[in-house]
Amino acid sequence: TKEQFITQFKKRLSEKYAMGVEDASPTELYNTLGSLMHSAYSSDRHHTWRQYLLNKQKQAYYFSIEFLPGKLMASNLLNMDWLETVEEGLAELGIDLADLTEVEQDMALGNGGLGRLASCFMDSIASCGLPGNGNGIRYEYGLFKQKFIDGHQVELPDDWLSTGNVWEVRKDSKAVDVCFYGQVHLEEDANGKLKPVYKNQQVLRAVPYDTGMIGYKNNIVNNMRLWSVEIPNSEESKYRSLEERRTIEDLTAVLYPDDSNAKGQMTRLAQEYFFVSAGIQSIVRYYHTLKEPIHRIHEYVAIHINDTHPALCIPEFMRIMLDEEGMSWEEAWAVTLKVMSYTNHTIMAEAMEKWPIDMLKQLLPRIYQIIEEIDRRFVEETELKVHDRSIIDRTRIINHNQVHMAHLAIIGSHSINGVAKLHSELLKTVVLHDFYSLYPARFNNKTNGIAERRWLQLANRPLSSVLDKTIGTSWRDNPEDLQQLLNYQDDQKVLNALAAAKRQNKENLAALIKKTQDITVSPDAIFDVQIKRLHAYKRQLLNLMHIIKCYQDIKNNPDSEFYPRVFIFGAKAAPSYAYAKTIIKCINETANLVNNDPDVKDRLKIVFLENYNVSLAEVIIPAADVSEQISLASKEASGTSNMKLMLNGAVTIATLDGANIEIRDAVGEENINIFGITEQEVYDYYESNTYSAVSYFEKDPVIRRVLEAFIDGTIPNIQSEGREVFDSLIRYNDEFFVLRDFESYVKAQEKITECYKDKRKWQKISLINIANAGVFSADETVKRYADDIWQIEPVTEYSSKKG
Ligand code: 8GP
Repeated sequence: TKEQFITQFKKRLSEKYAMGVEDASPTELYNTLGSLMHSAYSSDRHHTWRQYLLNKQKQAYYFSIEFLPGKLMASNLLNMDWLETVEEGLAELGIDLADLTEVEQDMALGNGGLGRLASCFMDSIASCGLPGNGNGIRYEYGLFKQKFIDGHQVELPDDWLSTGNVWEVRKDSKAVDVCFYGQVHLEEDANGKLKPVYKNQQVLRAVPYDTGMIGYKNNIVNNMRLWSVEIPNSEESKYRSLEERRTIEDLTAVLYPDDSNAKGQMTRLAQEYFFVSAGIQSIVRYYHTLKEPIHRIHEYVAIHINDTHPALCIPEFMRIMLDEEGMSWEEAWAVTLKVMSYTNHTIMAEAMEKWPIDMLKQLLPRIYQIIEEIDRRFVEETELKVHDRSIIDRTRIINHNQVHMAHLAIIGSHSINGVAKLHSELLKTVVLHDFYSLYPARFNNKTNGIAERRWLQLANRPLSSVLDKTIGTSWRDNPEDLQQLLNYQDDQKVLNALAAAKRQNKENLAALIKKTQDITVSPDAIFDVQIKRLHAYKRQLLNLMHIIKCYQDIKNNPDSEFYPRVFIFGAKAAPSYAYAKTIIKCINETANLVNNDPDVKDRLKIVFLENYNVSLAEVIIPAADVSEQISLASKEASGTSNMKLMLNGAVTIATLDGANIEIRDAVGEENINIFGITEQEVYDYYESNTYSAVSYFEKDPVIRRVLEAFIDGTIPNIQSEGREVFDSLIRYNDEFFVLRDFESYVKAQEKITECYKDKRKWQKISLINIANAGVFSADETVKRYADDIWQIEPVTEYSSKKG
């Protein structure tokens, strides 16, 4: 109760800091609340773990090099069912919970979509009572903090642990050794079995930090285990200089911020093996406590490889089965295949990881031997199956002096999934077609989902309260119940209430924009939002070109009618991705020009919010009117901001790409604005080689006028950047068909403006979007993973299916 909470809170504060509420800083209050919550859910956590153990429940382990949970306090309070009590209790003490959550640093151990998905899954897995755990790296520095200096992106370190982390628990007793380098050869042991003998290995200590993943009001607390590197006591004498020690500690120091091409080389590869080996060792150690025979491990353990970064799970698991458990190759391979599954998150060729053979051999000699043997057997087996030998060259793991991680992941997994229908189809028919012809049954689709509790209940309180009043509260447990809102699509009172909630969120965002960027925007304007990593295929440039067109229209005809719009961007560019940084500079300079031009009369505003992250998304998304999902068809595997924005009542403008297709299917053609060429047309262009960007420049005066603004000084301070953009489109033939889609994009935008003017119509479309967003709950997605891929079942307290 509230009273109990107040008593406990004061007591904890006094024990921890020897002070009363009046004297405590927000940080001290935050830490007190965090520690109180932590002790409260720890018993559930212990209980959950005991239940899994006693029931010998099969568990899934989600291996991901990225997790992007954002802040945890509010969502933990919600899931613990403490939120209201704590808010009221704190209010009674004169404390605003929002001030405490301000103190928390975003846990940003990921770059973007893939990492955020992993965290949405962690929430949903626990909330569905499923036995599933995360396994990753505890980076000392998270994703860089973005600042703009003279319109350029500058990266600052994200020292997120500097203020401590109330959620994690260091588990020294669960630490394991991970070995690198050295030499290895095989020797027969007393039983005539070949065993590896190692020389000169580097031994490092992997120490786990566990964070409870709290299920929604179900007393389940799963675990996200993140590994940190240390020098083992036994090795201390080897690393005397500060520099030598630093080289070791660097292993888990930074998240590689480059998700467009695998770089950082040796350290990155070492990171991959480090968390994979530590994770698998700890799983196998746990498995032994069940006292079941090792060849049945697949009945108790499922390991998921989230993109290729953890693909070394396959040879590492083989290593343990062969070298430590004494299995034959055939037995080991049979269980490995049953245990492993893999998700692909992108078809962009540059993101397909490949490692030079020499590097792998040097860093991980035994693992390399195992990969070689997997490859050899794959070739041998495939030769018997296919007539066309070229397929082997295209699919084998080791080729052209490189190890192909996706090939390894596919060959060693029983399930391979894409993340939206179109993406999964493209994997089968184009990108992984050869593999599909070899293993058709392994391929499946699992359309992404989002943690709707975070993105609606927590991020959008005004809308949540309208929903409660209109359709009751069941949607909070059961997002599909949002459908009931459809009964109110012609109810003016409900439409007004929804509009009022949106208005409140827009005012909130406008205040943030004023505070952080000192730009005044009017909540009466259309808030048009594009938030995602900056990448050429996502086509922020198309958005910018449309903005420039609007600006030029106003300049040419200052007194014409123009419905006010605020274009809002949030995007980080990989530090080494020069073209993406060029686009950022161009957007920022256009913003400078447009926002300060008196002719514009505030009808057009451009806001590029710095340092886009989960917390910022929680403010932007509820305030959005328009959701920009404008990637070139075929290139965005799924997208998840599209789902979050729809859930919050934004109307989507989209190409037929990724999960936009499923969104269209959910809301109907008339409630989404589709434009642009289809994936089929894109592939037809590739095939016929007939795309000519310059012809659009020549024949379309609007395109010509817009592009000239990049190079004729209209937009100041972008001499080199403007030229670079111009050349990318005209000289290098516009890789992502921006000019091809420009006209239809402009038309779709005009339609949006017209529709927005009809308030009632707009509000109805917005309602239909909210009502149909329940299908994108990650709860549903993880249940499909659980049933089809991992074969895990929800906890039922006393079940004992294994006898
Ligand atoms: C992203 C996809 O781009 C996005 O469409 C999808 O919604 C998301 O994954 C979750 O499935 N992909 C990545 O973040 C990604 O590939 N990251 C880099 C490691 C390559």
